[in-house]
Amino acid sequence: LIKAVIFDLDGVIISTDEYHYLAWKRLADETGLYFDRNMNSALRGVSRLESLNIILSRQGRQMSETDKLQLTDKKNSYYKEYLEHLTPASLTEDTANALTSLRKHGYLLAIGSSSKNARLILDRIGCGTYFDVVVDGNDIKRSKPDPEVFELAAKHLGVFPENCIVAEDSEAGIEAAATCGMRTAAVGYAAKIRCGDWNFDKLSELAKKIV
Ligand code: B16
Ligand code: MG
Repeated sequence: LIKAVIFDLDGVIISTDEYHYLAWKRLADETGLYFDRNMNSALRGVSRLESLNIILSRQGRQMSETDKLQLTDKKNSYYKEYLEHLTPASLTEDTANALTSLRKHGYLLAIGSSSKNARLILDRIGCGTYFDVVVDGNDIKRSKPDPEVFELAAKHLGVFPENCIVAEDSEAGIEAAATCGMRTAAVGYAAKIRCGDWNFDKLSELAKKIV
């Protein structure tokens, strides 16, 4: 029995995954690092520092921790510039309808994101009130594919993992949810590679499936 839906943020609720790509691409071009959309897919759901480590390891580059921190700070400042474009109009009608319908049918709703910018994004798109619980990159020690973010969300919601379904666009997030015994609904990139228990084009399809 599904009682709660835990949503990833970037690439599920809102297409900030594109802003992450643009920010990393800008940083990589400036720094003389190779980066493309294919590499970007491996960064979905992964923390900022781990993302840089993946980019560096793909080209056999090493860097001091101080230099890494400087680069991740720069990436975040580019990303935040792009976030300024977000407004309540950025939330698609399909997503708003899905969230409204799930709430109306009594489902508990949570955000489980690796991002430290999650609350800022939710404020900008004006949809913080849809969610009973928000767990983000500030609340966890280990990012996806570790299940910590989803386990914590279930704990705060007061439900067992087996009563949760997770909507995710990343392979790391699908793995995290499956590891802690939650059901998985892949959307976006994850649906394209069909790695969820269910794979959907839009969140309204997930809502229709369970209400
Ligand atoms: P930040 P999600 C993840 O968010 C993104 O998919 C990933 O690309 C990003 O590196 C990570 O958050 C950390 O984000 O730099 O904003 O703290 O998909 O788990 O909502
Ligand atoms: Mg995501």
